Parts: sequence; C-alpha cells; structure tokens
Amino acid sequence: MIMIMISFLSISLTFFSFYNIYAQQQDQQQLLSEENITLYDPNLKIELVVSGLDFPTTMAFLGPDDFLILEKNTGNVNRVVNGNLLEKPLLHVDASIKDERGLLGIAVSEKKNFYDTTFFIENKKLTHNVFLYYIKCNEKNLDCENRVYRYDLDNQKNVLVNPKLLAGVPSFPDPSHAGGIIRIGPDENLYITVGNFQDTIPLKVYKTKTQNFEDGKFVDGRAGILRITQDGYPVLDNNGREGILGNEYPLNLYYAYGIRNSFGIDFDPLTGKLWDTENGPQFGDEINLVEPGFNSGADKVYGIWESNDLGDRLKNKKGQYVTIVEDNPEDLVYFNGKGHYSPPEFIWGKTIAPTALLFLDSDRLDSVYENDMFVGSADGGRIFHFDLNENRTGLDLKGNLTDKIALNKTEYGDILFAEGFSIITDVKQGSDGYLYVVSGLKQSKSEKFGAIYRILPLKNN
Ligand SMILES: [Ca+2]
Ligand SMILES: [Ca+2]
Ligand SMILES: [Ca+2]
Repeated sequence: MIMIMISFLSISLTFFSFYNIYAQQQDQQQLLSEENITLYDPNLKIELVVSGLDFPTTMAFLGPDDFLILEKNTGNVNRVVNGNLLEKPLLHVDASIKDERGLLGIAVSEKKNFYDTTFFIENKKLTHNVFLYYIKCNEKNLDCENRVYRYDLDNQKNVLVNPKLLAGVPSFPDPSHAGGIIRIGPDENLYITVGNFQDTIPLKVYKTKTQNFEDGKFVDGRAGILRITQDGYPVLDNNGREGILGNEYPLNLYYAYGIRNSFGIDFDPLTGKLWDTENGPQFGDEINLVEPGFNSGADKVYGIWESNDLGDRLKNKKGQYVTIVEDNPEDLVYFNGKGHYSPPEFIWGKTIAPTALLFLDSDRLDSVYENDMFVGSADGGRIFHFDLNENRTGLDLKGNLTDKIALNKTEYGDILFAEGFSIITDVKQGSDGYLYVVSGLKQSKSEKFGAIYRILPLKNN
C-alpha cells in the first residue's frame, strides 16, 4: 500500500494562485491514486514532487529541493524549486524529436574559481555549468548530430547563457538507438552514451568497427561511451597523445564500445568504476561493469548470445542458441588488443528496456541501501535493486539469479524494488539523499502526465 502525501506550501499566496495550487494538489492526489505504483519495501513511502510535465527525460540537482528537469519533445529546460515548476523555462532548444531523438541528457557542475576575487565580482550570478545533450538536425531533418553543449546558469535571471558546443557525433540513419545520457565522472570528465542508430536491418555503410564489424569502413562516434573534458577535448594519456583505443579522432574519444544503446551510466562511489545498462533487441538487456576499453559485443553479441543480421538470437544446426563463452570471442574487433570483451554482470533474457542506473551514495533511505545499485526500466516502470559483491566487481545475486540471468518475472521478483510508474526515464539521488524517479508519460494528446516522485522512509529520519 502506498502512502500518499502532498507537501503543503508555506509561502503566502494570492487567492488566485492559491486556487491554482489547490487544484493542482487535487490533480496530484488523483494522479497518484490512478497510478498502480507498488513499492516492495514496507518501510518506505512515495511522494509526488511535481506533475504536469511533458515527457520528462532526466533531472539534475542544483541544491536541496531545487533541480532542473528536461522535456524530450518541447526542448524545454525547466526548474523546480520546493516542488513548484517555475513558469518560464530556463532555456528552450530546437531539438529534433523524432522517435528516440529529443532533449535527452543533463549534467551539472559548480563553476570553478568561485573564490577568485575578479571572477567572483564579475560572475557571482553564474553559479553552475549545465551540460545538455540533444539531437539536432537541419531543416530537412537530415545531417543530424548528437550534440553536447555547455551553458552557464545565470542564477539571478534564471536563464542558461553562453552556449558552447563541446561535441557533435553523426546521428543517422535511424532516429532510434540514439543514447543521450551524460554523467560527470570522479575524474571530472564528461561520459556520454551514443547508440548505434540502427534498427533491424543494418546498412553496410553504417557498419563500423565500434559495432564489431572488422570490415567496417570508419569509426564515427557511434555505439559507445565517449569521454571528453568539460571544455570538450579528448582525454588522452601519455602526455596528451594516446586514446584508450587509438589516437585518431574520433576513436580517441571512446571509453567503451560495442554498445547498442545505453540510457544509464553511473560511477560506483566506493571504487570510482563505471557501470552501464544496455538495451538489447528482443533479448539480452544488460548491466555491465565498464572498464576502460570495454567492448560490450554489439552488434554481434547481446547478453551471452550471438545475434544474426536481423538482431535475432543466432541458432546452431541443432536449433540451440549460440552462447558466447570465451573471454575474447574471435569475431569481435579489439583495436590491436586495446579493447577487451567481457560478458554482462546481469542479463534480462526477455527485454525490459533498462534505462537509468544509479548508485545511492547515501544511507538516508535506509542503511541497507547505501552504495547499492538501482536500475529503472521503460517496460512496466520498474525499479530493480542490486547489492554488489564484496570486492564490488559484480552483483551479489541469489537463488535463480546466481547464473546472472533473469529469464522472466518470476526469476527477478527478489530484485524488484518498485513497479507501476508509467515509464521510468531517470532515477537520481536528491540533495536530501532520497531516491527521485522521473516517470515519462502515459500517451495522451491533451494532458501532460509526466511526473517526478520521491521515495523516502515511512518515518522521516
Ligand atoms: Ca554486452
Ligand atoms: Ca545493500
Ligand atoms: Ca536465472
């Protein structure tokens, strides 16, 4: 049973705006009761933080009860303060919105040199860098690019200013498998997911080496996790000369490759290591530990199964699925030994469309969840919860999951933390240490069902 609580506003209001907020609260109560959200920990509860959003994709906190939220299709960057959606967006971007394209990714860092006297006097209103990731096409919807921009937040005027294009990667031919997630690593660099932009029938020209086609013509930024500085430069070793997979641009941007489509990356707060979620075709959704040079196997391997050209599971002559068991399967690309394949740490046999991945770096939800992994899904609006093993190189799995594969819902019952959100596009940790869930939408032309929820202890600590 879900406890419903709407936070009351203490600020003084005119009658008109009070009426609006009263009506909004009624809507919110109705929205919560209409959702079939189930939380499986009886010591936790869920609160609606804000609703009325148009397909929200991802959020980033500026401070306590203060965050930015993106809308995929309107191209608006909105700010929510104390549960109130500010009327005017901080920025509108003219993104292409076809299918999986749109305004997709955000990361925020505090401005550096804040205590430099000159800087402080001139720029004290510019408090944060805001990194935005969206898909931009020309007027004919061609020449599309996955682009990452850096803006300054003007905290007095509530606008994003000084746009600087940091990265652009060709985004074609398909408007799906676009990736779109940004995270700032413990090394302060930006990590960016880029999909393979391919649906079921790959065209030869878009077969590249980072999708594990040895005869691929070029590397163009697709099918990987790219790493750049907050100024948009490649991160190179050996006095700025060497990329992880090679030195030529854009191969030198790759941190990992062989990735079909990832909507979730985060860093383990204890080890600093990167983890991801990946979407397979109809099978083989994955969670991976992503070491530098990681090859996830796409477009050849999903989960532990070889894929045919149509993205189906490949069968041998006996009709059995072909399973990859080697550490470095022969028909993948390794960039002269600089790349390495490793199998997933977790696999959903039948797709659940995993999205956000979050490590909860807080004990405020409950100490049993501190440093644990949470994964959201589009299918069923589910949240999965995982403990990591002792040396944090894998997940601590039990019973039917010790084979690292959940074939069906019966098998994953024990790791199901919540379900019934419409679709989950993001899961973040708030400045208060609680879990925040971005719930995408129910399809409706007239109403905006996108909402953000907060999960917290039943008894507030
Ligand atoms: Ca893989
Ligand atoms: Ca735990
Ligand atoms: Ca199993």
